Amino acid sequence: MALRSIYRAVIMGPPGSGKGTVSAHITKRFGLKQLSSGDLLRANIKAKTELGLLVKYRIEQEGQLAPDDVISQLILHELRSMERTDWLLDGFPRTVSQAEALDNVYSVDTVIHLDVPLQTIKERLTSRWTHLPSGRVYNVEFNPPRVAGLDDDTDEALVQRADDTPETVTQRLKVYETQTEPVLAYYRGKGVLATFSGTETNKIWPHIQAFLDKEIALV
Ligand code: G5P
Ligand code: MG
Repeated sequence: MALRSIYRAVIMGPPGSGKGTVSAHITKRFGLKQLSSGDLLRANIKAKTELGLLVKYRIEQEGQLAPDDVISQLILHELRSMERTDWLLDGFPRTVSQAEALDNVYSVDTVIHLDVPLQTIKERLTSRWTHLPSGRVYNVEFNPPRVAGLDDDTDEALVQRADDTPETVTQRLKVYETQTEPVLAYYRGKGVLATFSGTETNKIWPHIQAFLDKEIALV
């Protein structure tokens, strides 16, 4: 009997478009393992590793990207221990150079693109609460935690991300337009881009679910 191949997916979209929220749904329904570049970088910042100290100001204050070589090495290193695992990359690649670095090692089956208008996004980020160790996200109105200020699974404290200030969010959105949108064209050219447009995650998710039901059945 032939072994089923490994399914490799990427989720892309502007800051606050719902990548983390949709990734949690995908993980739950399809069992893909999520790897979030932002969560990894924040863990390094919190642990004050050399890498964390290098990128802290750039990420938290300037809303700029970590250097391509640094983040590509970090993610490719993590992926090495996930060789036999179906995975979903959240937040990587974010530049064409990163996409090429990934392509040199793994071919991506699908890129899910969350196409959410920028004006919808800003308010979401300034009212987001995050459980830093797991990356679980909440929103005061959209999906509040059961107990205000505490993570549902661990009861640990939720925090607001240092880069969720209005100034840094504005900068992150600009960086997305200039440096990350070209990655969409890159994957479109490879025929793997699937775009889902809308303003509400709960309306977008059933379409993504139906799409993945078909896609994953084919692997
Ligand atoms: P991250 O961590 O990748 P971003 O900026 O790409 O950060 P972010 O902010 O994590 O993306 P998201 O995951 O797309 O957003 O969105 P989310 O957290 O699921 O949802 C946002 C909020 O909206 C939540 O509160 C959620 O509950 C709520 N929400 C969801 N859906 C709805 C809805 O329908 N309605 C409402 N009302 N609310 C909703 O990267 C951070 C930084 O790390 C560096 C960069 O500096 C980056 O800025 N970095 C990299 N640098 C270089 N290369 C890379 N590959 C890098 N990756 C990260
Ligand atoms: Mg996220």
